[in-house]
Amino acid sequence: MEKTFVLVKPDGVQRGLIGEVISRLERRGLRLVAARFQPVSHNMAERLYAVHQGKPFYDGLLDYIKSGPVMAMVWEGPHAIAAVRQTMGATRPIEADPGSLRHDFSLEVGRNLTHASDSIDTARKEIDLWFSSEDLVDWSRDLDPWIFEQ
Ligand code: DAT
Ligand code: MG
Repeated sequence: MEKTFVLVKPDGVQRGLIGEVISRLERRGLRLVAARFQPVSHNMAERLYAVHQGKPFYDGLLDYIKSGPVMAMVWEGPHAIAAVRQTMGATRPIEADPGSLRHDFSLEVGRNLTHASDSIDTARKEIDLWFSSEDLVDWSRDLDPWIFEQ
């Protein structure tokens, strides 16, 4: 089953939106695999955003992600990576589709509430960075056959 890494960033935590994010992913049909509420070290921030090193917004991005605790999660389901990114909405909130989290709850790219992996390769790396294999819960729900075709 495809897995993806999701963060409720510090703004989402401070604004009391952890439940809203989880609720929307549950409602979508995705299955929670792991979750941990934690602060973000400088090292973790650098590794999460390594691809953005050198960009003009990099320092601000690191300050933002380290500015308070985050809710780190792994979710799974068919097309989980694309489904979660769709539920989150486009990076820039003013370009996010109505009904997406970023559209419904944010305005600025530097306060866009959530992070989600953008490819199978990134998902694998991000899950390994934040969780150990024992943290990942292998389980099923009675409703799964009504949500997952296979
Ligand atoms: P996403 O978070 O949608 O995967 P990304 O990986 O391109 O987007 O960028 C990571 C984060 O960096 C993004 O959530 C907010 C910030 N960011 C990206 N582009 C930016 C820009 N042009 N100005 C300011 N912040 C930016
Ligand atoms: Mg990204």
